[in-house]
Amino acid sequence: MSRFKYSAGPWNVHSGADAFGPPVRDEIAFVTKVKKFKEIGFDAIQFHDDDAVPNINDLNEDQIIKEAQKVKTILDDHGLVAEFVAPRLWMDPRTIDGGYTSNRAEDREFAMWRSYRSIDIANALGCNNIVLWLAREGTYVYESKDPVISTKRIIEAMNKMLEYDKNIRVLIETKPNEPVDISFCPTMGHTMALSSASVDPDRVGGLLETAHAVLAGLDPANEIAFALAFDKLFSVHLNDQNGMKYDQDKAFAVDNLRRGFNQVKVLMDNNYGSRGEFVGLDVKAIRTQNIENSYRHLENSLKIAKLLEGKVERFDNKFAQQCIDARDYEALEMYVVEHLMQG
Ligand code: XUL
Ligand code: MN
Repeated sequence: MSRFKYSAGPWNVHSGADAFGPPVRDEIAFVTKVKKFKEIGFDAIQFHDDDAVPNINDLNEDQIIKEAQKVKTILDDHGLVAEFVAPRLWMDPRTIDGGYTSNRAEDREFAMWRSYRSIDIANALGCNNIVLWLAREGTYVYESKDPVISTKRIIEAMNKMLEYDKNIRVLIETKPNEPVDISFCPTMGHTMALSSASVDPDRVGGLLETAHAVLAGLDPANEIAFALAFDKLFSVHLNDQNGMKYDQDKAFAVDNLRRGFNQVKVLMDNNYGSRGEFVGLDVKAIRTQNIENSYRHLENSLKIAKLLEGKVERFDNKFAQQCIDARDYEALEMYVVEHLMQG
């Protein structure tokens, strides 16, 4: 019996296109994915605005809400809930230079329009979490944007959302680079600072993704811990990442099991989830998978996360404390590694 509720996004099952090659698998219908996510053992679905309302740019505000209500019915029928909605601000021709930090006022306005629509969609889906992965809020050419003004623009955009709806919470998903060269919000520390600069700090928190922390050269468990210390860890995206290269979104803990264990441990030790927070997975099927096996990475991630929950439960805290008291950290390290290697 897991102590966590787990979530996944429809983009986690995809057609396998990458920057160097076309799709290799057929697209799978949203309803089919939802059914399968439930079967695998997920409790909630993560959404981009256009995962819920695919033709969002062609619809007016009322039509968007109506489309989202249809999706809510699908979730209800499958016994699932929505965890969050994220405005997809990186796909549109109007956001090639960023949304909130674009140098063009009309682009910034479009970004706000999508953000308000994401809030409307979240309300229709029955959730109050808005995730901001600030994909293009940064630079490709350092001198192209004023970094001080840009930071203030992100705060201003967040504040407008908080004022548009007094119930929503903003979850900033930090990432240091990709697609931009240099992001304006690379780490949890930045997120905590943005939160405290907002008009309602209790409603702005962080979402830590394992791969993004590794890309920043940071330890994901410590990034999680940092947000927990401020009582502002609103969600996580567990996955894995082999070093500082392109964003890999590998299955959880497959690259570094001990790092995965430490993420689950810090979450469990701090009662994460007790206020309804979800453990999100954000994992991508490897391009070589065939369509029949294109959910394997999600099944594996969930299984590994639950096995690691068991490892945390059986961790001998008393023995660990003895090692700490004796300052025998070599003994502690050996215990951790043996514990992970035992069946
Ligand atoms: C990108 C990423 C996104 C966000 C949601 O690296 O992780 O999928 O989680 O927009
Ligand atoms: Mn993510």
